[in-house]
Amino acid sequence: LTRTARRLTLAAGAALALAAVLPVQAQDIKPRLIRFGYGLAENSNQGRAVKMFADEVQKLSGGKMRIRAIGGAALGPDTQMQQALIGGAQEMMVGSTATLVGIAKEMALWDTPFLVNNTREADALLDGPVGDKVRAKLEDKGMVGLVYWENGFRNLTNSKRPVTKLEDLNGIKLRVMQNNVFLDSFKQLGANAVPLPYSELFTALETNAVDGQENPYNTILSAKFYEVQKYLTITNHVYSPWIVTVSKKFWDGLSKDEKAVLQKAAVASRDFERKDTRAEAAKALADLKSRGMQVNELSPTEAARMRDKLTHVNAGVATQVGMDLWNETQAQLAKLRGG
Ligand code: TK8
Repeated sequence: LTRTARRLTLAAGAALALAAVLPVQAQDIKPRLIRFGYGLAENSNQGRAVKMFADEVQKLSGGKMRIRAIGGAALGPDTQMQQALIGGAQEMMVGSTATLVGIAKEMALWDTPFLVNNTREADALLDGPVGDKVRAKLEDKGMVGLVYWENGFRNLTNSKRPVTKLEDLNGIKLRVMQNNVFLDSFKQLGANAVPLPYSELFTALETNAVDGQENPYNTILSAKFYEVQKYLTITNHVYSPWIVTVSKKFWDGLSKDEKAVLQKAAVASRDFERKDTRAEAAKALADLKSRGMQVNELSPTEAARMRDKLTHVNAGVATQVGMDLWNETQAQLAKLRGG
């Protein structure tokens, strides 16, 4: 071999070796800065999963794509971030599906009280054809839904009195998400339901602008609601998903490889998030008790009375999401339950 040929061979070998270590370098990936907003604290199940997603994106893109995670609703409440995604002023976010109903009405499916009985049913529905269909409705509206994360089964807290029966909710000023199904549900229960963005919730509870709220144990803990709420009633009245979304304007400008990085990282973050959330939820109730919350379960009779009132909204949800989607959901649930 001539000197030049040898040098070329060495160079090619080195390039190959490098490609083996960093195969990502060969892909069509440009430096990208992605602003990823979320509502909860950094030290929450939501914050931990965003961090994991960010690390995963960095790894999969060989450090080229960077996520700037911005928590604590610093970029505004869910609805404001959604508009920023649609307009292309922000690249990504995670938030409650409930706050998306004004953009894609089919999202109301997830607000159906007692739709699923457990996380097995939730995962199957969300990750299956029904979840895909609902997620896809965002595309025409300027957003791309990547995966669903778990917010969790929601439970009721308030500062007035233990809620042991339906009538105890009378006159309680209860913050609900900005969503017609939640508003109707809690009106059915006799509460004075007040829609408020999550970002205003702690202050509203602290100043007694509202008496109560409902969220999964994880959030009651990470948001320190136990500091301003004495009573917790185990209602598990609805399973609430979060959804990770991307600005469609931003998404359309990405290469195939860049999209694959975000998709892969999103799936990894979903699996991580559900595991982490469930582990935390399993311990959170004991934690909340030790921090002074008074917890009560409902008697079977009272639980049934509340369930009956809440499911009055089902017909309205079915109409809102369309009978085809509603029936497909019920059919999949029946199948999951061995029907
Ligand atoms: C966080 C919210 C929150 C939701 C709520 O931005 O608003 O009560 O449960 O998780 O999306």
